[in-house]
Amino acid sequence: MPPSLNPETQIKAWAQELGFLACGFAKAEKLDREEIHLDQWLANGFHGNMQYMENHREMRLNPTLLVPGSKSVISLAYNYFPETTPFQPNSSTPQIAKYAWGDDYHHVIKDKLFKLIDRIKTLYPEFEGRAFVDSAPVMERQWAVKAGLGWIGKNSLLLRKGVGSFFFLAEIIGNIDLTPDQPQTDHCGECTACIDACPTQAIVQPQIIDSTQCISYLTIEDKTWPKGNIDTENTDKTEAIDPTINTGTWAYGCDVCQDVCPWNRFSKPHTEPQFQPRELIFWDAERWNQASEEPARIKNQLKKSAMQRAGHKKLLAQANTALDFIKAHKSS
Ligand code: B12
Ligand code: SF4
Ligand code: SF4
Repeated sequence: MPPSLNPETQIKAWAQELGFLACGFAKAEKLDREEIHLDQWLANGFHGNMQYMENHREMRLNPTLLVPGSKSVISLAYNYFPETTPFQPNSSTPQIAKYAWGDDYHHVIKDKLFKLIDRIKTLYPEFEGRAFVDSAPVMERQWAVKAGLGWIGKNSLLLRKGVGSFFFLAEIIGNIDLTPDQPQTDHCGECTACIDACPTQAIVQPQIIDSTQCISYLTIEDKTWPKGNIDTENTDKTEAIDPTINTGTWAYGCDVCQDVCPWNRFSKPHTEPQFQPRELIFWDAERWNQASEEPARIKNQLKKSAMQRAGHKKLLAQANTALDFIKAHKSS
């Protein structure tokens, strides 16, 4: 280590070398202000059937309970904005949210977090830390705010000035004291583009998402969606879909409240080879029909993919729903 670098600067430099687009530090302590908001969100039922959000309340609010002896939260951001965006509003291809185009980010980013931990140990041999990426009761955006990575936008996502929001968040929670970074100010201003554009009005107030209305929740998390299609071999039935919510052209996840955000005009393509899009992202009706006949084609595409969370039957059902929507809108 060059003698001029203090530990905080050195850790940030290593994070950058490993490909992270931002890194910051916060003191590990209980999140007091967020407690009431979390409770309110759950009491309103905005988590739908994501039961895991009800679990480990104390740990979720307090990283020192999750990682005993921890003193700092190292918050990190990892870009996933793709180089090509083949989906335009009138596309005839079922849409997959950009975060899921490549290999599963949990594994890609965890590997990098472990490498960063190894490097920190060269500075602090006594360092013990645990790595998290969307995998534990950690309020990741709130830690990113505290660590100065950005602000929480009205779409509830972490936004960073000059970058946008197309990045994952991750943390290392460990037992060394690091000088905390200063939180950034909010730069949403009077803008309401995400709230206005959300196709299902899931952003019920600035920063508050009712998951039960959110296309991302329905197409990724809700195992009962689309109704009548799941847990059956006959995955091409689409007649029983709840008529009150329309997932439109989305087959998996949703990017609308990010695509319209003016800060995402600053998004730059990632340089992560493991995030190269798999073929399924570009499948048209013919390819999805072939896959209905031969599910192994989809299963093959889901290898090492975050889309395994939905499973191939749910994904196929949703692709068929999206194709029905596209067909109906083309002929109208
Ligand atoms: C549950 C979850 C979801 C749920 C619920 C979303 C949500 N906004 O909570 C669903 C399935 C809908 C979802 C969707 C998506 N998600 Co998600 N999700 C999570 C997860 C696992 C937990 C989030 C959480 O704690 N929610 C609970 C509520 C209470 O938290 P909250 O919204 O932050 O609550 C605050 C506000 O509601 C506010 N609030 C509440 N009441 C009140 C009242 C007042 C008066 C005020 C002022 C504020 C206020 O304060 C609360 C606490 O600070 C995190 C990973 C993690 N462990 O943090 C990823 C995470 C947030 N998701 C992520 C992503 C990428 C997505 C999608 C973009 C994926 C996609 N393309 O389809 C969408 C975006 C949808 C959206 N606009 O939020 C990323 C976001 C990265 C970023 N840049 O911010 C995360 C961080 C995962 C990761 N490690 O990268 N997600
Ligand atoms: S992900 Fe889609 S449905 Fe969910 S809040 Fe954003 S725009 Fe609305
Ligand atoms: S679209 Fe506008 S209001 Fe929504 S997060 Fe972006 S800047 Fe904030």
